[in-house]
Amino acid sequence: MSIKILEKSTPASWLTELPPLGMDAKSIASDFRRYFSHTLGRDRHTHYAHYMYEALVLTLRDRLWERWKNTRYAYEEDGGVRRAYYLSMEFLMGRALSNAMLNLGVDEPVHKALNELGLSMEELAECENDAGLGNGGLGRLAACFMDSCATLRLPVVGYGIRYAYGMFRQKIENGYQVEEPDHWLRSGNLWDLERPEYAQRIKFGGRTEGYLKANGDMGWRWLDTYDVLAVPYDLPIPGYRNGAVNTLRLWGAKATDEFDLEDFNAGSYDQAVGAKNMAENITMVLYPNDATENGKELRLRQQYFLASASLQDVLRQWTRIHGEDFSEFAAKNCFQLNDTHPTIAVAELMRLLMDEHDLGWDESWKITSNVMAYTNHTLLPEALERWSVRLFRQLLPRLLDIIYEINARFLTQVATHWPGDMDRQARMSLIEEGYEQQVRMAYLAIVGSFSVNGVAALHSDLLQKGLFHDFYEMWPEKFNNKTNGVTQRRWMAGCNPGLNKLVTETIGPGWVTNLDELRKLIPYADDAKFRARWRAVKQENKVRLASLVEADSGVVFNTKAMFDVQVKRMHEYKRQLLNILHVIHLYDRIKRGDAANWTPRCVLIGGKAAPGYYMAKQIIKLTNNVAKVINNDVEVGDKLKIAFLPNYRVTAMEVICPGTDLSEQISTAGKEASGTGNMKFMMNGAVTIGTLDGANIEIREEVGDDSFFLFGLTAQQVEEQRRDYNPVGIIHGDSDIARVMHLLESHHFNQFEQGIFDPILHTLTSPHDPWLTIADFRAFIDAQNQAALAYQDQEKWAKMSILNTACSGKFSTDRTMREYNAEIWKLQPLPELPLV
Ligand code: JN2
Repeated sequence: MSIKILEKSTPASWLTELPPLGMDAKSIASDFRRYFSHTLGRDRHTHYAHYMYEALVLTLRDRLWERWKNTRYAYEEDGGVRRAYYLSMEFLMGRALSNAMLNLGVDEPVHKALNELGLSMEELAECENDAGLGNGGLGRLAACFMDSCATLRLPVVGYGIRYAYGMFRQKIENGYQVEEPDHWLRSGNLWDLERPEYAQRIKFGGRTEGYLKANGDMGWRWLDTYDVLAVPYDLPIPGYRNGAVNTLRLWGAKATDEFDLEDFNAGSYDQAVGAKNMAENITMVLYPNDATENGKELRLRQQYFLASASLQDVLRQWTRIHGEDFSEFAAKNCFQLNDTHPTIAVAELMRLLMDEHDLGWDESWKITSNVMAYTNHTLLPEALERWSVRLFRQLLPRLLDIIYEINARFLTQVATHWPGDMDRQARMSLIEEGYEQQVRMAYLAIVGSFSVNGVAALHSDLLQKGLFHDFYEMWPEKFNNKTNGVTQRRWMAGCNPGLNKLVTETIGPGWVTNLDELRKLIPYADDAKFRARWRAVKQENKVRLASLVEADSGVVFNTKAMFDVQVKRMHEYKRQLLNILHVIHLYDRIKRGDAANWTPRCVLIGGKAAPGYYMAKQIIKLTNNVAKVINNDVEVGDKLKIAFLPNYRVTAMEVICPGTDLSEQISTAGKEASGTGNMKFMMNGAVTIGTLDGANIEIREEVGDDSFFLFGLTAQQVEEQRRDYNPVGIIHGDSDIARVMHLLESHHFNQFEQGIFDPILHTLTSPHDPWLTIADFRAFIDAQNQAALAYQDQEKWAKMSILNTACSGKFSTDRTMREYNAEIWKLQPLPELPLV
């Protein structure tokens, strides 16, 4: 690296002793004006919102950075506190501006300052692109975890990848999804701090060679590699008004200098530039497949790049203080693996300890298997990562050797545990035999970790009974549950200012850092005056949501109707199709004149489909076609509207969940590991209609079954039903269902596009439909009908709505993080910090 360390000058106290910046409107306004004019060099001819936004970010950034430094210094005390590292290929952060204002506690002074300068906060906030560095649940969970850890003052560092292109932007053309690249960094990013001084070198390819070490042991060298630099970009993660600012370190790939030079000297300038491109490609784009594995080489490169850079970074900091003494390493460090994506870290830590730090196998394994912890996020078999041995050998030969050795030693343990059980050894092997040998990453994660957890009670239970049963039998003590949560700072206080104000006026502000305090709202469910205010807040939020829907889809929602919302990734197991079938059923009722005592309803569906997921894309098309027919039917009018909201993302959810009445959580039981959208809706006073799946079960337990619309088969019944499932029989036996199917079969929604929905019809009517949509259809219609009737009694509905918010305390990531910490990480929270 060409970043020079000072040699001649000695840094003085000015480096550490800076006067704190003012947090009042006056100081903020003055910094803002200086940044706008002097730093950004703009004037009255260039008063674009974007530069105003940048001036505000620079103003807030200074205030984050002084707290950031204090936090780092506190973590360094006494040779360094025990720390945890959250390794994740995805951090779905969304926007940072209003969250920083909220957590720094400068919400009011900033509004005041902007007001005096004649600026609108909303307009400036709109200038920020979402940091869409994730697909969905798993990525957003990582972001919520970061917020809660900072708020709890836990020494946790996030490690991820700084993709140049995040989650694609979704456009709808002729009803079909079209993907556009998300070049979110186009106009720069003032939130992150590049730290080239901490760049790491990552090796790929080459070969391994054994040699005899001085002490007579065998050592290994990984030679003839082509290397790539990993450059860290640090994002500040502010805790809620507590002076703490944690770090999210995202790695970007950069070509090494010498690589260019060699080729350049050899006279092939174009090859030099080509190689540079190859290297920098690694962090170019986020893979947009949610929950399906794709086996692409570039993806494995990304995974190793993240794991190796992060581990080297931790070891660099370790050796700076402890030299080559690793005796305390496991006592001071813990790595949480966000699904199997960073699991190569198990083998990489072994490599670094043995090959770079000269430790023996046993010592290295003792450390590795005591610092790694693995979280599983799905039961879907198609999401289980496997990498071909051939690819591994080619790209990461030294790591494959290590995995083979881990496996050999592990299988010896299996043989001891179950003598003579060859089946068991084959089943549990880290290497799957077959046409092509594959490395089973989940098994590597389990073998290499001291903790394995699922993300909701049912999910963790199913992991132990099914997918990981052999491992559970071998090591029951490793397995545990950590039910997911969401941060109430972003998902209630920030995105729902009306509710924030009402709740805080009623029970005080304690809920922002202790969500269980929402229970104090329970008695207010019976208070008519409070209910009226509650409904007024919901009404305002529905107006806001209706404008978003109209602006982005063109559909006009009547804000007096029930807002029935399903937003999440498009996937067959989530059963957006069941929702659409129900909409068609309502339409059929209206057309048949069966609309006495009707509850007007606006149905909103939103979500991205993986670009290669054909069925998910067809379901988007079906939604849009059904919407076109229904929304243009004068007979239907305001009784029913349906819209597909394009480009669902974090920032859209911030408007959607506050304005929702009914939250659709209707996955086939046993398939949704947890769900987290369900929690955001609940917090914002939506009532759930849902199956006994994932965290829905715990949501219903908390709120009580009177304030939850339950339907459908249980996970166990789903497995039983599969054996003799006869959807055609069900259709013939139920005239409501039969009419819906008839509308679809008669091309009512695709008159000029004959046949396009045949594949959908085919899966619905197949006895092998894995999602059992028709099996749950009748129960769904009935539950929806109950919800509609309940909505007619607005007082009763308001009560249910209040109870949902009041009972949502469990679903704060503050609780989730406390549990991870108490049972896995065992970190000491920082006592207190200056500059709260
Ligand atoms: C996930 C799980 C998830 C994945 C995503 C390839 C695969 C992947 C793999 C991502 C990629 C990118 C495995 O579906 C569950 C939700 O129920 C749960 O609430 C959240 C958070 O725990 O995790 C989701 N799983 F290229 O996103």
